[in-house]
Amino acid sequence: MRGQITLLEPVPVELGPGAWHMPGRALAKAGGLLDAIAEVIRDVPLRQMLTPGGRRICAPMTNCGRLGWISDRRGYRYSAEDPLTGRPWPPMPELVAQLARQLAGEAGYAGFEPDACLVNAYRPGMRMGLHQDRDEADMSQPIVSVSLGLPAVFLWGGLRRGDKARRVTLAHGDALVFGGESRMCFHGIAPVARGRHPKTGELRYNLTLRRAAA
Ligand code: MD6
Ligand code: FE
Repeated sequence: MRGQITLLEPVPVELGPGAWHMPGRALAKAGGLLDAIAEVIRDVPLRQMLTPGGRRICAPMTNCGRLGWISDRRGYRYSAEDPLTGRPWPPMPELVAQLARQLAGEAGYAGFEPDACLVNAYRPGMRMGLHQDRDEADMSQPIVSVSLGLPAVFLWGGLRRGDKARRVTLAHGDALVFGGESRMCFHGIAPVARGRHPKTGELRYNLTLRRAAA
C-alpha cells in the first residue's frame, strides 16, 4: 500500500531555473497556517494600500515578522512599523517561519531565514497585476509563497514585462519557491474566480515570505 500512497503525492514542478511549484506541499500545515493568519489579522487588520501612483492595490494586505512590505504615495518599501499605528508588526509565527525554511531548503536554498511575511487576501474578482519583487536587499535570497483557500491562476512571466506569461493554478496548500535566475521574473495573479472554499469561504490567502534585510 505504501507504494500507492507515494504515487498520490504530487511532485514539485520546476517552472523555470530556480523556481519551483510544490503542489500540496503545505497542505498538512494548512489548519495551523489559517489559525496563524486569523491571529495576525485580529492584531493588524487587512487594509488596501495605495500605489505610488495613487491607485488602490486590489487585494487587502497585512504583515507579520520583523519587517512588513508597505506601499503608499512615497513608494514601495519595507517598514518595521505598521503605518496605521506606528507599532511593530506581530512576530512571525514559528510554524510559518519553519515551513518557509523547510520549503526553501527542499528547493535548494539552504539557510533561508525569512524576516518578512506579507499576507494577501483576495475575494473573487480581485487580481494582482504583473510585477517583480524587487524591494528586498539581497536578491540571492529566494521567496517562498503559500496559497490557501480559493484557487487562483498564477501568471508566470519572464524577465521582461512583455514576455508571455504561463498560467499555473495555485490551489489550497500549494507552495512556490522562487529564486536564482528566476528571482526577477514578472508574475501576477489573474482575477480570482467565484467560488467557496470549505476552509476559507469566499477568500484566497497568500503568504509571501521573504528575506527583506541583507
Ligand atoms: C499571490 N504572489 O500569490 C501573489 N511574489 O497572491 C506574489 O506576488 C509572489 O507568490 C513573489 C514570490 C511568490 C509569490
Ligand atoms: Fe510578487
